[in-house]
Amino acid sequence: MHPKFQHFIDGQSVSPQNGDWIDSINPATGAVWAQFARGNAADVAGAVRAANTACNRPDWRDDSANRSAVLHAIADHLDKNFEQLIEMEINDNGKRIREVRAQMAGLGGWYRHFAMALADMQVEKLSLDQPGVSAHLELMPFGVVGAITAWNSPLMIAAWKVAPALAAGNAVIIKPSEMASASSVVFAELLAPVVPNGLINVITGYGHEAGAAIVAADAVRKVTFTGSEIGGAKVAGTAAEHVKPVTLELGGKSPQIVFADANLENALNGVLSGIFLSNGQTCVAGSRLIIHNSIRDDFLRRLQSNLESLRYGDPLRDDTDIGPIANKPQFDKILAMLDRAKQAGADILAGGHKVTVEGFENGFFIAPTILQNVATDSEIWQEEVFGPVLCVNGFETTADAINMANDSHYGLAAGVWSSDAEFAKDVASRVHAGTVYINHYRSVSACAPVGGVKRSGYGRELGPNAIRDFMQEKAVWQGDAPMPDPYAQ
Ligand code: TXE
Repeated sequence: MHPKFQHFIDGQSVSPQNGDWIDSINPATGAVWAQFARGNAADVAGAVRAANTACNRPDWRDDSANRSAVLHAIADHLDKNFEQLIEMEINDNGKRIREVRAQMAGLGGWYRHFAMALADMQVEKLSLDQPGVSAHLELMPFGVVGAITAWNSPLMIAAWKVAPALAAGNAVIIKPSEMASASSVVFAELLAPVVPNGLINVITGYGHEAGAAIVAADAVRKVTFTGSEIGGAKVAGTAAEHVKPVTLELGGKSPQIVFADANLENALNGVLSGIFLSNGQTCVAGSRLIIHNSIRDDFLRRLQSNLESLRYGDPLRDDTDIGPIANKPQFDKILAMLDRAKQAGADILAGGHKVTVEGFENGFFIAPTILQNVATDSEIWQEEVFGPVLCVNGFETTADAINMANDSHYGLAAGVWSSDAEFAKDVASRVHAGTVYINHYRSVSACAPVGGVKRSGYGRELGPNAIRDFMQEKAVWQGDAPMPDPYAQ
């Protein structure tokens, strides 16, 4: 029998009302390892009721000191117990243990950051342009927030949503991906001793069932989504019908622009970490390398030789460099895109195929792939692969490089590599993206906003406004002089 992961509602583990379950496949073995509750509208209704009650309790809604204390308690509890979450997530999405351990060890930090940021929030006095009145700004939580997450880093993505949403005084319903729900369920169960009932609920299931029901529920007043462009567009459509705001963190096709004067060792590490760590399954994957023609061949040779020594294997082992792709649909999607790229004439410098790994013959492994001379209007150059696939094109002039970088319907992140700091800053300001890294890549911090332009989505997570983004403004006016007779004027 496989372990069964239930919903988590109002502080309790709860079976799905229709008795249906979804199989979760371990991508390293290709075998079912667990089952998740297949949530429906009735399950969602229970979570919404619990969340709505929890967020309207005065000791939550009106007591920021209590909220800060709960967030600190979550952070401390995660610091002590995060080890329990590691294997859960790897069984679901196959990410390498070194990366997952680092993410889990850092989980408490996101909650601690927002506990402290909340303590620093001030009531704002508004300066009015009228005599006889004064006003101040009150910030109100939305109430219930729906947090829809993806399979690549379920608990880190959830932290970016849940921590500021709770700090703001909301209650949350997390809907993890149907491909990787185990860690979110165990996370909520683990925190039960330190989180008042109903503030963190988890409903598992499919997007079009459980996810859609959360977005449509009346009491859910804000939705925050990380996932695909198609999923995001559906969520935004449903949210629009029900008149509620949405934050969308969607895909990307992020460029890494390497200029001739760049420190090539640093650029090499940045490009490698941008696209091959996590098998390219990160929203900011630096999947388009735009490199000056004068350094291109040398750089690509070094990149190739770095890939040769990498070890495939069990994602649970510390000495594994390349684990499996997270799930079968993603594996099939990447291989199909590679086939079409080959047919379209892309030149394969490395990889380009699946890999059979001893002991994991049914696992979903793909070789790190470098494609060069890729037509800039081709699918593989323009569309998100979300896999270990780097596409390369050379440039001659800075204008060509920037035009190539911006010729995309996405705009999540970009890398700029140059030894000339002023020049690099100028390029960074001309690149269309929500995040630009200069001589660096892939870091995230609670202090810096994350989000996209164009079809990479809208709204931001993290950063200085993260808590306010989960609140609504209320202007409170105060008459300081007698109210005039309205008909006397
Ligand atoms: O995404 P989906 P998938 C990209 C990447 C990948 C592709 C597909 O290119 O190949 O998306 O991944 C829920 N109402 N990214 O299929 O379907 C769904 O259940 C409400 C980029 O996983 O968008 C899941 O919880 N919810 C990305 C979540 O949305 C709905 C990370 C994401 O699923 C829904 C992962 C609906 N109608 C994939 N439809 C990033 N930005 O980092 C789906 N969901």
